[in-house]
Amino acid sequence: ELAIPTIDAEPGPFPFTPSTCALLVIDMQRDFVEPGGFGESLGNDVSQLRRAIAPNRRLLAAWRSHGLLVVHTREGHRPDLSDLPPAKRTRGNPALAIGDQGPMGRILVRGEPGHDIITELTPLPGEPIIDKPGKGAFYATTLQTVLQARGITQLIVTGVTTEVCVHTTVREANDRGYDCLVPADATASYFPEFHAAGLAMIKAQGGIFGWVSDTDRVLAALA
Ligand code: C5J
Repeated sequence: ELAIPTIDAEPGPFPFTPSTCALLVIDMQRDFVEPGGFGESLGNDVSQLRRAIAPNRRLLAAWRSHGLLVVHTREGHRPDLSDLPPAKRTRGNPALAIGDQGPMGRILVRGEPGHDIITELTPLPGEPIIDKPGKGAFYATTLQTVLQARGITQLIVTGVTTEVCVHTTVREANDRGYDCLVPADATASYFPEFHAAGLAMIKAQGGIFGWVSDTDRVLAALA
């Protein structure tokens, strides 16, 4: 009898089917993660996010070496800002708003240097990159089509930030029937208390949104 491979996780073992499980790396963009970017200009401590880089490198290497699907996302807008709700641009009355000239080009505008994925995690040719105008990776994108075309039913969701774009994406994916696992060390927040709360919420109530594990345990299941 074949044992079903599992990833050790909370609230219980994750039934892992690698060929139908994509690695979904959320918004590891220069403007969020690098010193001198938009995130730091808002007063955030980017070192909180940079801790997720090395775990994501390990996960990417493993997914690529096994020939499994990797999907990357970027949060951003068209240069004419026609996909930017005015409420998103003006809320909080920021000194630097989306579309303004920032330290790495126009803030969260597609094609600008700050919108790029950090060089440590550069997508390989052939890996889908989903450009998204919202926090969730399914809203107003082709992500579900891309996943369905590859027969994907499970997602390992990593990237930034835990309680914003990772959480919104996990909620969207869960409602669409995907099993989601979040490796805690491969996601991060500017706010450690929100990181902890976000992960606790995913695995609560028997895994109401999904599973939480860590990079070591995911890689152990793939070895
Ligand atoms: C992401 C944000 N990617 N925090 N964006 O989480 O605004």
